[in-house]
Amino acid sequence: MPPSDELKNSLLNSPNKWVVERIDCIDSTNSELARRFSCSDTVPYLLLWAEEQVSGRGRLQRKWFSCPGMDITASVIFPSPVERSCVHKLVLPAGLALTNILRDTYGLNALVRWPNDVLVGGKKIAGILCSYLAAPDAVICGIGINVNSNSDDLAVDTFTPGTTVFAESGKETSRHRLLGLWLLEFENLWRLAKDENFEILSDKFNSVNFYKGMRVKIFPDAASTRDRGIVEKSGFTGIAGNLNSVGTLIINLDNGALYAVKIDDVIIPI
Ligand code: BT5
Repeated sequence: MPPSDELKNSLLNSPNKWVVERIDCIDSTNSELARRFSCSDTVPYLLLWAEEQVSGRGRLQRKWFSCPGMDITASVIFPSPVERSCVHKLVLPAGLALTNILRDTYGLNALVRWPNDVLVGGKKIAGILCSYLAAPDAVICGIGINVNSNSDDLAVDTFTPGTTVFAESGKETSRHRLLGLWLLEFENLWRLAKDENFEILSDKFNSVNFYKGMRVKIFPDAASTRDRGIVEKSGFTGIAGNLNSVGTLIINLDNGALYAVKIDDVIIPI
């Protein structure tokens, strides 16, 4: 299945030479790129887009669902622009990039829910999954965007309800255009993921930070047990603030202390 000219042409505006590959069906685009490149000497700038993904993955063994031919399930691999220890920070520019595009080009009131979800009207419209290949030194960043499906068609195991660009705008959207716009914006922003620039990225994130000002309950390290239910007593409460200069979400706890959220904590608005 050839990639469209619309997508290829938009990527001509990139400083990097992207190869675009579109396939009918795969288990997971992230898994496929890891299989292909784990033992290579070098990696290209490659965008792999699957029309159907049958074992889409989220974080921590969670699943990603999508409607074949309607949504976007794609992953990019590229030489890592940051140290291995900073790779988790690439999730932030990836989500921020989509949020910017949905707001500026599609007129949707999108926000980023730290660290890796994009929401519209409190419903999840996209998720990001990043991983790092040690040799070669490369990043894989997968994105699932609900585009032209109906939100009712998403078989989401609802922790947060899902929505789609179609449901929010009432219009069918070119997935080729949206994917190209996201990737160009992501490239612009990942340059800020380096330590010396991270504060600029945190500031940009803070302007579209879903949690900011929200009263929340935090369950430390509960993410891996989320599906089995959360022990209510173990949480503590506070008001979510900004990201700090290294990209961590800060909560102003009721006892006056500041708490830096960890990646495996669960945050529930209350
Ligand atoms: C994510 O994980 O949100 C990352 C999703 C990344 C998907 C892309 S698709 C291309 C590439 N290849 C892959 O295999 N993955 C990447 P997490 O924050 O753990 O959220 C997962 C949770 O989101 C699930 O447990 C569901 O509750 C929910 N979910 C699943 N599919 C959804 C959808 N289409 N829309 C909204 N929510 C969904």
